[in-house]
Amino acid sequence: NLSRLSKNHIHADEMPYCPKTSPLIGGPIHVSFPSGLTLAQVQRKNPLVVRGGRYRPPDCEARHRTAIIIPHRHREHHLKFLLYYLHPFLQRQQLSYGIYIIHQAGNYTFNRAKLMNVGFREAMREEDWDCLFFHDVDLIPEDDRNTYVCDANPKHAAIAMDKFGYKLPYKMYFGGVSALTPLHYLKMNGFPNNYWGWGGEDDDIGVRVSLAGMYISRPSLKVGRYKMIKHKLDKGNDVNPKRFNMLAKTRQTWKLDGMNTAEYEIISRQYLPLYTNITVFIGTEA
Ligand code: UD2
Ligand code: MN
Repeated sequence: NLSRLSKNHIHADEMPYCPKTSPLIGGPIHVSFPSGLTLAQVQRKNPLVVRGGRYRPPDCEARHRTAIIIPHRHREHHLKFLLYYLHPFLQRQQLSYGIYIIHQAGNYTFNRAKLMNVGFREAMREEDWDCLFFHDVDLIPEDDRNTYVCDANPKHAAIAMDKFGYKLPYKMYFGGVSALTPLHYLKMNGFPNNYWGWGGEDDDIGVRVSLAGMYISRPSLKVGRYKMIKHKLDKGNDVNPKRFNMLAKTRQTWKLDGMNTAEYEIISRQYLPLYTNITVFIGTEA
């Protein structure tokens, strides 16, 4: 229903647009992990966030509408810290935003990229987002100037991570956090659905960007900084031994497998105070 959606974007009392650069943005953020933090505390610190983890600036009309898509299973501890940092960070950027957790149902092998396809379709169904941030649950941005808006080309935002010594590990690296407009996403047929387990899917996505005739855009190394919360490989996300063979075939497969073939079953959709939780059954490896 378009009329309802567009009405939601117009404020009754015609507010001015927010400034092009938010005056609330600072520089580096000191990231630490306070023990005993609870979601209730995060909620109290973010009184303007409404049901489903939505927010819009209270006194100006946002220039950008960004959806954050987070693939998730059994990482509640990381999610809590991410929400603790991400909500205020996005508010300082004066964005209109929503946070979606895409929770893989069951204990079958994890599939990060397919969950992103689910997130894209389900988020776009709800609102006309102009940018989607595909975001690991364990990466905390460390600089306010890393703005969560889209570029003319697909953007790889997590270019400098503590785990790689704050350097880009290799030129085609596209893992961690990336940002695409709906047009970018559809042009590259979304993400692959058939990478089960750990690894390879981020490189496949990077290759799709160039096969679809686009480039990888990046913030500066100073700004695209992230801290990854330390963790081991999860149960149910073993290293995918097929990843190299699959990656060698992306050129042949990208149009046949992706957003156009993503099949899944939504188990539930919950509008929680700090995020929208979509639990989905995405099947298992064939
Ligand atoms: C790297 C990439 C990541 C992805 C992955 C390979 C970085 C910072 N990130 O992450 O983008 O390409 O390699 O697949 O280099 N998750 C769960 N539950 C699970 C398993 C995974 O929620 O049981 C989600 C969660 O959002 C996590 C993400 O999937 O952050 C990636 O998994 P990871 O953190 O175990 O992999 P990592 O750190 O090697
Ligand atoms: Mn990780």
